[in-house]
Amino acid sequence: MNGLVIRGSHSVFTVRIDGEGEERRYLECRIKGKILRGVDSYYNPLAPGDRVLVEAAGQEGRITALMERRTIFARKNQKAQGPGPGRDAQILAVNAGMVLAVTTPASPPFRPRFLDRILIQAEAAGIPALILLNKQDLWGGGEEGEEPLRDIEERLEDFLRCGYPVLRISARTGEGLGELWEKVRGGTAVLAGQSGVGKSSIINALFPQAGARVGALNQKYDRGNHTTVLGELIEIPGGPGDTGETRIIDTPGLRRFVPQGIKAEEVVLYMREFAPLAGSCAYGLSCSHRGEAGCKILEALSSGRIHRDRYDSFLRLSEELKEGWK
Ligand SMILES: Nc1nc2c(ncn2[C@@H]2O[C@H](COP(=O)(O)OP(=O)(O)O)[C@@H](O)[C@H]2O)c(=O)[nH]1
Ligand SMILES: [Mg+2]
Ligand SMILES: [Zn+2]
Repeated sequence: MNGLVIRGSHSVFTVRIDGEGEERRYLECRIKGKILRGVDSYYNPLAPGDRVLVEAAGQEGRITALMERRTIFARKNQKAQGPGPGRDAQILAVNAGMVLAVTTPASPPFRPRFLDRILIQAEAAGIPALILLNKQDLWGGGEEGEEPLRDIEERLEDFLRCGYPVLRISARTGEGLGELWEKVRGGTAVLAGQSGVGKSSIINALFPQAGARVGALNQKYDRGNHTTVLGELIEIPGGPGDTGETRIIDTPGLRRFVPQGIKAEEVVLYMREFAPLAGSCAYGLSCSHRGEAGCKILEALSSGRIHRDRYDSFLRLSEELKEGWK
């Protein structure tokens, strides 16, 4: 049987079996032996969005093969300690065709550096990203000490200028959801963003039945443990005129985001406005972009073509990747 991984931990996965009617069902599955090649290089062998082959084993299923992955959206997870060389690499979503980088004007406060990291990971994974500013209904109603709105506005304009589309929505009022639906329908999108920005609420707002279905799956699954380690894939049936199912992958409580599979000196290649300049520095690709004469990135910074906050993001992330975990 063919199936789609919906959610899972290290060892037990919920797989939705392909088929019509009765055939199309959810099975709790374990991986059979060590036959899944390539998964050793990650902390979690399978993630939501993976296509697998499954054989029935009583009430459960056994995963016997993993299909080729089109895209992998991962992060470094300090706590993850898998068996292979990439044991701190946690896959969040497989086969996503779009990354929805979710942020908010308030509650929690706007965190552009978190956004930068998600965008960098998306770029490295070759997945187009869209910035979703959720809780648009809170615009201007944030708590004291939160980012002044004109700063947020200015940063959003800069993201747009760099080539990242920005969509303002509210899962609460429904604002912008029609437009969001047009972007995601028929494809697979992964929602990424810090905890509390409203990822799960966005899914429920797009597909009210998702809550019930997610709840039912959760209940069943909660008998096991590790429920918060991975996210979950939600399938939204195609409506009239729709080409097919829409898939959205929800990611669990991310407090920190460190891109995976990127070397410190490669960060510039995955920042849209940096990348075209990186090779033209006087010292070429060996330029650290931190003070060398003839550095095109520093020139762009002083002329305002590169935003100071983005440069700051570049500095912090490349330092962090160089030093490794502390
Ligand atoms: N005001 C407002 N609150 C929202 C909106 N979307 C979500 N929330 C609230 O934000 C909190 C976190 O939402 P949740 O979906 O669990 O966030 P997640 O951690 O990203 O999945 C909940 O209390 C939601 O009711 C929104 O558009 N406007
Ligand atoms: Mg959530
Ligand atoms: Zn340089």
